Amino acid sequence: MPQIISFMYRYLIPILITIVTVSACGQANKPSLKEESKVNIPAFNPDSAYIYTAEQVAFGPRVPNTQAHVDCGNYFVSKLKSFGATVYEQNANLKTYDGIELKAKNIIASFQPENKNRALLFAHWDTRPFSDRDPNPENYRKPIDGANDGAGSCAVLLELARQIGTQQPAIGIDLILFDAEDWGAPTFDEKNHPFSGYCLGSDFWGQNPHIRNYTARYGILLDMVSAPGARFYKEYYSKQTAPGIIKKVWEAAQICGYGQFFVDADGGGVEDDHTHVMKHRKIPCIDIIHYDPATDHNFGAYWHTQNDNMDNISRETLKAVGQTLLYVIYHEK
Ligand code: AHN
Ligand code: ZN
Repeated sequence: MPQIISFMYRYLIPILITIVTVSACGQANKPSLKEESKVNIPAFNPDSAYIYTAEQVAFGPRVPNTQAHVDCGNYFVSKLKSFGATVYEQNANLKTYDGIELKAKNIIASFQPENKNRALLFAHWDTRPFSDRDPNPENYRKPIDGANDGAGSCAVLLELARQIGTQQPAIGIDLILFDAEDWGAPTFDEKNHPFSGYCLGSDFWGQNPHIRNYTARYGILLDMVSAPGARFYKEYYSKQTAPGIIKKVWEAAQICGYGQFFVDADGGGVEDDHTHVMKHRKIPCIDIIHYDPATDHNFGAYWHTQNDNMDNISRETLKAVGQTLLYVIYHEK
């Protein structure tokens, strides 16, 4: 008898737990044992997300007022339409901290637009015109590839759109690709500026949503979610305004086997697209953002450098984030 019990503990229980968690996360089609895992969750394809990242980077830096930016905007619109979304293009002329007028475009993709019960997922699609954190000062005025800071997050959203297009969850989903997030005043520009310069597109949309009085149950921002070994800590404003969403997402990651990416610890507070959406629309929002206590800015070693390129994009990280979000979305009622 003791041998049977020890056999159960050593082999049977771990095997059963693996079957339950794997099938609950859309990675196998085996019938599940748990009641909640009756929900059929699609499997996030990290190869698709990787390709969507590479396709954006291939346009060149997506700096507003350049041809690469226009071309990449059109790429998003046609991709999202091909996945069956209702797509809105919101064009706006937005002033930077240094007085340049940007021809910006926020891109909104809606699934089940008539459904009142909605969740919002968002990221920024523009790339920074500066490399002001590069170790070499000669690079300060060069734009970045923005493989991680921009493209990877949008790629996760594109792959989610592809999955949602083939199998609808119970709630309506809005995906927003915000423009003009990353024209914040660079460190080499030492003048005093009236505002940080970041998040111009989301700040505009917050005051002028594509649908009058737009709201959603909650919002989730993805920012720098594709570097190898990325770690996501609980961002301060997210925890303040949307503790329940933080809990839900971190628990989902744990269940799906991605607990090492979603660290159970607090990060700092970040001004990002989610703070602007919260400010204007009062939607509780979280920011899933790479946090690295080892760097002085806390954003990871490649942040705002020439090294934010395709050499530093990880399918594993893309999968961890994308699968966790599918788990969350498909469990909503
Ligand atoms: C600030 O540096 C104030 N916020 C970070 C927003 C950001 C820039 N995310 C990516 N690039
Ligand atoms: Zn940036």
